[in-house]
Amino acid sequence: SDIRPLVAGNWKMNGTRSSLDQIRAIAHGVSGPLSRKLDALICPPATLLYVATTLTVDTRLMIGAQDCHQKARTGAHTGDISAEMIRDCFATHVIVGHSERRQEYGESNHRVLLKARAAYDQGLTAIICIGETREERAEGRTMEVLHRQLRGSLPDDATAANTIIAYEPVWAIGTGQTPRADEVAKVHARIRADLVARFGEGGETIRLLYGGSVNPGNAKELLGIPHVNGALIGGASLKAADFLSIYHAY
Ligand code: G2H
Repeated sequence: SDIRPLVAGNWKMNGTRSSLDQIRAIAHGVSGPLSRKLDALICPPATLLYVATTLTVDTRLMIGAQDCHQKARTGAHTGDISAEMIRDCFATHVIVGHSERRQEYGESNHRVLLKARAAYDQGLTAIICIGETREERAEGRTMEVLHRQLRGSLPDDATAANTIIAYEPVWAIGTGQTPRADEVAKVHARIRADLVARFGEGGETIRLLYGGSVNPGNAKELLGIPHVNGALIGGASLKAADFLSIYHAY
């Protein structure tokens, strides 16, 4: 397809000042010839956001946040950060609705939709995560669950410019287990069809990432699957060498 792929790292609650060396190394590694056809993004914890964008000015590495509050600007919400604050740090993306937030904080599809809207309001690209649990999969409800998450978490004005979808089967996250290539192909094709049914032509170009235990060993196979327009990488994005090895699998 002619969708420009994206290799994205989600550092989760990892990363201290000493990790800035990894950010530097990743920025350096993604600034070669491949950058003409491939995008790279790292989402460090909020504590490193501003320094990370400062370090990567004039490189091809983009920086994003891992979550935002559903209110776009300011307010009495202890512990939260707003999309406006993320933009103020010069970050360009924000992950919303990661399964860890859905599970640990009970974030509903509707809340995720509101967060995506807050991101749009500030000109950020929302990376909206969806994915079935092991139980839902065992019950054969994967497509039904994904359809409901897409319907409930995506604002009506989602476009390829403001939205990226990450399909992350919950049972594949941090477990080293991944679906078979034909299973990923099938799910991604169905998600694509779902997006086209709702958004028409616009749905054809929204990037669709795979996430869940992507590593240097399986990257080439996973990234080569039709309708997989890149990866969202957790554990293997923490070390520059691993992240770059996945990036260079393209
Ligand atoms: C899925 C993924 C990144 P990991 O959550 O979002 O994490 O690659 O560690 O499974």
